[in-house]
Amino acid sequence: MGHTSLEKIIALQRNPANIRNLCILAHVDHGKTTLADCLIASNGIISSRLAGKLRYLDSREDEQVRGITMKSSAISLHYSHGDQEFLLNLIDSPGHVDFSSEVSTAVRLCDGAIVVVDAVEGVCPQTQAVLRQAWLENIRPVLVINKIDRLIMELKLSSQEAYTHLQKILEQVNAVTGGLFTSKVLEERAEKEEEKEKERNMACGEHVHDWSAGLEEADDSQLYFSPDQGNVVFASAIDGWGFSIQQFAHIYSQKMGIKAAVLLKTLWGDFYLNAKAKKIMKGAQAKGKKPLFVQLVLDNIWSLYDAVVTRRDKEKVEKVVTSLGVKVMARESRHSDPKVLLSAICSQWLPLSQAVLSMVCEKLPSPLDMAAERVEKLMTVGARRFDSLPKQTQELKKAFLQCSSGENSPVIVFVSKMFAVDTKALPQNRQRPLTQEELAQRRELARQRHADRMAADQTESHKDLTHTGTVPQEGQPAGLSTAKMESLTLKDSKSEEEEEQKENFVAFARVYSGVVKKGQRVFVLGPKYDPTHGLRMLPESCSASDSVCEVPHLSCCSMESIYLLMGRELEELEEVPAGNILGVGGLQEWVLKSATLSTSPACPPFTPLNFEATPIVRVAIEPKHPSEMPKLVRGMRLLNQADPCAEVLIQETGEHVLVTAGEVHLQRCLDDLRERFAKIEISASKPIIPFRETVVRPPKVDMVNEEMGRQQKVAIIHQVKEEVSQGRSSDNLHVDPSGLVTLTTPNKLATVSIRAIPLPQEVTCLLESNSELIRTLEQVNMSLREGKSLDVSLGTLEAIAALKTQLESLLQGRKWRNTVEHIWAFGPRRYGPNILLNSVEGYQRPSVWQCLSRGDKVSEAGAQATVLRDLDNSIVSGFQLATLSGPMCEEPLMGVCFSVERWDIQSLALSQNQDSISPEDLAHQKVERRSETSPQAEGSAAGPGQARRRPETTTADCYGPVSGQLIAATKEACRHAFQAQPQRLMAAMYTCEIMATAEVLGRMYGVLGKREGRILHEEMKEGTDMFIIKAILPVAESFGFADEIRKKTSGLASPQLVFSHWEVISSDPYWVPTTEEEYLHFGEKADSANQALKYMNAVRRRKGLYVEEKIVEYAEKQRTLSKNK
Ligand SMILES: Nc1nc2c(ncn2[C@@H]2O[C@H](COP(=O)(O)OP(=O)(O)OP(=O)(O)O)[C@@H](O)[C@H]2O)c(=O)[nH]1
Ligand SMILES: [Mg+2]
Repeated sequence: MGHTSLEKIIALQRNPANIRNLCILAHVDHGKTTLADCLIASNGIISSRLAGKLRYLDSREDEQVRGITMKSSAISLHYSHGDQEFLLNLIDSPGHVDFSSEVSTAVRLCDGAIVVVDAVEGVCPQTQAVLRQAWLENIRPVLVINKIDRLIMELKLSSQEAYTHLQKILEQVNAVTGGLFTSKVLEERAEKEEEKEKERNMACGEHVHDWSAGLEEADDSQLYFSPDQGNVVFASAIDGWGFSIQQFAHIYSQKMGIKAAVLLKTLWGDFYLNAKAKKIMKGAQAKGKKPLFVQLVLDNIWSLYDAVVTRRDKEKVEKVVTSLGVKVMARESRHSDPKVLLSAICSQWLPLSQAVLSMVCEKLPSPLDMAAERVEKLMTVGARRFDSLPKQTQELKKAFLQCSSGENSPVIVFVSKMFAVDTKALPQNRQRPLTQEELAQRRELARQRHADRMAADQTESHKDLTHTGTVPQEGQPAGLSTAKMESLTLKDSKSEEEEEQKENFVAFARVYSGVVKKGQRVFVLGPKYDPTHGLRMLPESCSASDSVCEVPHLSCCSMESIYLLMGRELEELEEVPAGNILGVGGLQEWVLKSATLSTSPACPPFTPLNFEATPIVRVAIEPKHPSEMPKLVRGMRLLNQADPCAEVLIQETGEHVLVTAGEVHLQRCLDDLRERFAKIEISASKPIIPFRETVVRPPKVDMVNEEMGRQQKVAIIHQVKEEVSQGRSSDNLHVDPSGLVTLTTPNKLATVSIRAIPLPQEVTCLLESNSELIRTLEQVNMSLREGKSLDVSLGTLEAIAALKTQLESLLQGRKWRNTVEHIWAFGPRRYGPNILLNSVEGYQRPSVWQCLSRGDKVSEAGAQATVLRDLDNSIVSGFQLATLSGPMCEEPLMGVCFSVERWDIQSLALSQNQDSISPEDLAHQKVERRSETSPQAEGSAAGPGQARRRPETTTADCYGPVSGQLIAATKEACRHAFQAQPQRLMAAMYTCEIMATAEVLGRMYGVLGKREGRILHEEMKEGTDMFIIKAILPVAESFGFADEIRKKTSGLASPQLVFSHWEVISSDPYWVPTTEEEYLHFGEKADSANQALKYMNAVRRRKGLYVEEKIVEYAEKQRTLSKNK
């Protein structure tokens, strides 16, 4: 097929029913880009001989060198299927876990996905991750089982064994999708039940619970992959072949005279051909017969490989070639590599592109089929309910569903990422052949310039001759023109330089409704934009081209150019109708990473993208030459915009920090900075490893595994320890032996007593995994306190209630009685995995769960809210600060519960007598003064009152507002309370799944052991000689791990590290030997074995904190060289 013209694609863009927006998803190296090559070759964009070798969509140099995809890129293809013509907007995505954010950006713009699975490796961690991502975005997947040739050539399986193997792979994939589907159906069922229950409650009916109801009713036939459903293709992308059952059913129905429909049902499954009866029978396995799939499909392929590659049997090949009716060129049959001949035959017999593209056209939905549910999900951010959106906004749902390109349809575009394009690569700057007229024009220009220059030379010489200061009259025009020309050329070169300086960003986007026109003005809706707000503030029927008044999170911009994305190239377009993927230029000032664009201010911003990987690897970056700092800053800003998940921060210390998802991602970011965005030499620090600080229960055994409390203490060291703990108590601070810390503010007006308690590990995990939910909870509480109504969706409320019950079930026993009800706040940042607990006797404050008591209880909650004590917020702020950076090395805390056991505020009038009053009295006194206001505001409110009532306390005023002091006091009290418990560091852990052969297993264990990794489990992959090892490894020890493993195993095993959890490092960084045994075992200093201390000191040193360490020990005067002489 020839190259599809641009006009053709433009024409196809207008028919959304025949558009398919799809992406290719898989684990790393399963062959996505190779498959994409085959599809691209079918459009004549690359030669079919190069398909699979070129990896056309890996356009970056490092992608080609490393052989992995790093950025997702799109290409539009044309395909004729039956009598219809289709436009396929195809996005190739990376499979490496470090780039999973690129997958998120791709999936958002698509309606369907091709999931590729390697026939040897089967379902891998990223396969599961991408299937989940497809689910989260409600897009439909089809399956390609790739690299079947490896089963023949590498594993040397027989066709029968291969069939069983393929069955297993299908089962694995279906198990993953099945899991996702079931949880969703159950969820939906629960929602429906709830609604029904409400109705029933009204009707007071009886109600029988039926668990299986939802699952049985739901239609899941489209969900599972099965060859007879037509959503599975078996392929070898590298050899260019692939087939679905349909193709073979078609071939054999003609050959054998069996109906295609029958074959379709029986080609995959436990059926066999009874040659005598000429019938297809069931029960191949039981009767020991060859299944139909093996006999009619696999055997043919196996014998072809055998003839062409293994035995190189020329005669047989010729026979096959004639029987298949394919044409083989002499060059191909004579080639020394038999694979060339093989792919020449196979790609004609079973062309991969045809099998995949017809499956895509038949099985994947068009933009017109977008489900209403998906639209609602896209349009509602966070906990909001769709029906709580303004009416005009809800009406936009229709526009989505219709996907209409009518003149009146509102334009809705979503930008999922920004990517940088070389200025030269933009179509408007691309070199194109000149027309005759232009050539003539240029010639004329050059001639004129030449004449001008001649004239200028003449005047110059004239000037030299006369030596006069003034320009002679007759030379003036010529002189002027030279000046003009020079200024022109100067300007030209300058603008060229500027052009080069300017990075061009193109937005990777999709039109959901309306027609995008070049130069059109649209609203840019920030993620926090609220259409209710916008509609109220903006005049009716106002458009983006009007001058718009200030609305928060809303701005206007024009789409300066729009492009068709064609892999490495862009084609400029005038307009793009709804349902297509496109590139938009000229948005870099307005859009940072992603955005929603619309002509209607009623449009809500789309829900944020679901990112799977958390960026965790941070490095500090410096320019080699300090003077180039501005370039670095600019470069980092551009990098931040061009990468969906990299983060760029400037820390208080002035360091420029880059946060990336992993080592490979980091490398790519640094390369980008060096070569593209900053174009300077930079140096990056060693990765900064994050830690968490926590407290634990007192350990029962000591460092030499002896039970505590039995041994004789080593007197001296013990004494030192005691002194330290006593030294903590001062005037304002009292630490009691049980760990309760009491601290008074400097002005002696307030006292808090706080105790730190370790949270059970399960609770910490629960809080950590629900941080988003807790954040939502906090937002809901905030709006409740402000007296706003709550538009929380039912699902969110349910999730909150579930979290509460889970917490209750985990926090049981005497110590934790009623804890959950009394949670005051979470922290740091109000959603972290630490708890502030209200154990103040008699202090009733509204619970964090107040949003759960809706309806009839709202009034009660409202009444409670008034009891919120003044300065309540200061305690919370102090807690937030304390949890944000702990005393060990200023890293955030995790898994600590701070229980506030006493909190007295001296009533200002009574403070002279230093009497305290009960909290209730105080609360009643200050009922009218609520404390949601900011601490500063409260402080100023408290300040004057104090001064008025008690003039002699002016001395106390020198400490500043009470609220501020209370924040500081709470923070300090928390820190001391933390230090009163056994402190521990927590290290971030990666999990990795490594596939390796038995020979390299030993070496791999060596590497893991050296890096303090732990093997979780190890199993043999069925049907192969591969082992799958799952291990965990501290992030701190992980740098260079993947490379080392690759080297040690000669490239056979390559692990992917995924952040998994935080783990307490068991050794105590402050440990000193206290018993005789320990003293004997570790010596006085005992710093050799203490890994936690090493980590802690490294962090402290990096942060410029005091490190208690002797640098020179047992120093001896060095002998000078002269002495040896
Ligand atoms: N034997 C065999 N090798 C294949 C096949 N398809 C792809 N490969 C090889 O597998 C390797 C990875 O292929 P890619 O297409 O780059 O894989 P990918 O899924 O795009 O990888 P990432 O983009 O990095 O996730 C390459 O060396 C290909 O040559 C196949 O059908 N059979
Ligand atoms: Mg790839």
